[in-house]
Amino acid sequence: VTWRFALEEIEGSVQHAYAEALKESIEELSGGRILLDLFPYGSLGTSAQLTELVKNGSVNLAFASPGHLADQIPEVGVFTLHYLLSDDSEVNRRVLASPDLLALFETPYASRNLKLLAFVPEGWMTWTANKPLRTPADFEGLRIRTMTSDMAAATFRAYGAEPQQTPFSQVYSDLQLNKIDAQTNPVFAIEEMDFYEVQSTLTVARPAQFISSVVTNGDWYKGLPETQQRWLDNALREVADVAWKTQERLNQARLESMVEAGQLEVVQLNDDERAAFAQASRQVREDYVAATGERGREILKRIQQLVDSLEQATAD
Ligand code: 6CS
Repeated sequence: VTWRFALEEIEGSVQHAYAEALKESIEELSGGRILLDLFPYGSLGTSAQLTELVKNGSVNLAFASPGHLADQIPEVGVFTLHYLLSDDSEVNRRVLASPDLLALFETPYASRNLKLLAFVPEGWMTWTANKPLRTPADFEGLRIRTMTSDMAAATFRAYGAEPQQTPFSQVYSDLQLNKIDAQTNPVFAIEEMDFYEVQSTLTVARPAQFISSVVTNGDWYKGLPETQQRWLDNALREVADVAWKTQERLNQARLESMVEAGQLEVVQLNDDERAAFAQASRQVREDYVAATGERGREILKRIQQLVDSLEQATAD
């Protein structure tokens, strides 16, 4: 059989590298009985449309980034909150790979008939604009593009910006036509989508990791023969580390190439500057709890505990 896997990113991206690894793994584990057809971002539509395609069975697997999904599944909006994760990448790698974390989100996804298969971290979110963004005051009135959910926009509103929610494919032209002033994404995507052509400055504040999730249709998964479920589960386990290494490699290499080519000026915020953003973003956690109730409060608490205990463990 052939399964279709829809991506929210183009060829050469972190999602594409992950999907290629999954394809290789599942084709090998199944002895060629399952083939994976990859559909990079483009013809199948926006992220929201990909989620619909997986729900109605047109595709079998899809990437669904919380920044887009949070209007449907408010609990995943937790990944759009700023300064919740550690500043230590190794801690974050372990938090995001933790089966405990996945378990927290099983029910929220299932309630939308989606089965959550994996979280895929893609690197630090950065900010681009035509000026440095050193303080929350620099965001005053800034039309910054975010992913398409209220939670993705909320933190930037707290900074005083006027966030605009648009699909990924529209960001370049909106920047070029001055419909927006700024956008936020990991470095690899800024290079690959050519945003550096229409933005002068990259601000590195390490507010959050860009995280995506791999989803399938709950009924489709339940209906699979047990051997096929096992091949899929085992393939997902095999490739779990691929994304982490790929994002580190791509984000680093593309930052260097953009700087060397003089395509972007890079502004690194210091700890005091980051602390001012952490403070200004703090109130948005209340909005998250208001949108998600007890379950969201529990998710927030458990992520904080995971981060704290892993930070302790690495400090020991
Ligand atoms: O900003 C976005 O909409 C997109 N950014 C990345 C890095 N991946 C997919 C997502 O849709």
